Amino acid sequence: MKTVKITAETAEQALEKAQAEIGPDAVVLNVRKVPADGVKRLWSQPQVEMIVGTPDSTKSQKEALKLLADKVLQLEKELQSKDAQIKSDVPANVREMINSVKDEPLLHSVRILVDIGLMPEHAMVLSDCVRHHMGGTRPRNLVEEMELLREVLVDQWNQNAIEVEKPGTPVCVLVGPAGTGKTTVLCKWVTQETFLGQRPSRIWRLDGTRTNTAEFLSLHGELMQVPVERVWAETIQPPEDTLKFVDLPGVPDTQQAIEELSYQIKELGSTEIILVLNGSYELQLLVKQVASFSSLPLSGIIITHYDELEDWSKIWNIALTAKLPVKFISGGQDIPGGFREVIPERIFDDWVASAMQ
Ligand SMILES: Nc1nc2c(ncn2[C@@H]2O[C@H](COP(=O)(O)OP(=O)(O)O)[C@@H](O)[C@H]2O)c(=O)[nH]1
Ligand SMILES: [Mg+2]
Repeated sequence: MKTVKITAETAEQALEKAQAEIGPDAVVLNVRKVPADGVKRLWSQPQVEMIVGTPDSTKSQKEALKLLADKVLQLEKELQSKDAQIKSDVPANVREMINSVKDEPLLHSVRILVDIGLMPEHAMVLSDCVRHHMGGTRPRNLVEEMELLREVLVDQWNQNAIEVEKPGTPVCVLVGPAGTGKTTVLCKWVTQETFLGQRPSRIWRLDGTRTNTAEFLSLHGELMQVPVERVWAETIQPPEDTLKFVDLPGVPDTQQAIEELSYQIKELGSTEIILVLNGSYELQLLVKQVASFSSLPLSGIIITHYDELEDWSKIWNIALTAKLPVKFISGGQDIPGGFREVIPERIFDDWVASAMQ
């Protein structure tokens, strides 16, 4: 490096001179105060001496180019030696690539949901959905990622609901194992529709392979002035806006019992079949019941005993397992008591909030 000594009254002036002489690449190597020359020192302020270097640009450029060329040569050699191997390993390489994509770590937000109860079997798919969520901008932090995850879950929920939606007012049939609260739910639903929705209803309390002993349904119907029939008759054609409900005795979650039930439901014509589950049961048992009853063309799920539900993740786990919306949650034995439509956003927020507590 070539060096030049510059003297000026101030450091700024010295630097200006240096840049004027050497150019913008001037490198300041040293600065010090020096007294003025000869007799000038009697009236002059001390001066600034600056040692400035000029980078040997031609040499450094050459060096950089040489380094680059060496690197290119080295990479070419490596590629040539690997070329044969890559060609022979194409299927293996593709497999490895797919696996590496599959092995993408779970998103942090999804890991949090697993920590608060999401079944691990849903975690990977969910993580992928969030990553590839159409129209979503990449989340910048965990809060944004959590919001995106909520959006993805709610979208899936709504999509599942659209897929099973039936036109008009089909006959709504409540099915499920015995004692889960089907008849209680029906009483609550009809009461709400009568008082809040102001919609007329009609109920069929039918026998299955067992007698339907729910006398309280008929009594409740009388109280509500809602007709409760004991026999299905196609000749009865209520007005189009009338809600039609069928109450059946519960069946065990065995293949044979569900096939018999399916046969009976087909006789009813256009129906919307809702599975009623007791939310206070263990998740594994609920998942098993969902799997068994899914051989029916289910349109949704109702979860009862939410008064005893301690874990809101159950609702999401059931909805994700069944790929169906949970339409209502019902809590308590009293009628009308707790019975409300499920809004997925609210259930998500309740889940996260209760887990944080
Ligand atoms: N604690 C509680 N008990 C309920 C709930 N739903 C129904 N039950 C009670 O569970 C029992 C069975 O209900 P029922 O509607 O007859 O069940 P079904 O056999 O499925 O029709 C009854 O004693 C109900 O009062 C609920 O959400 N919470
Ligand atoms: Mg019943």
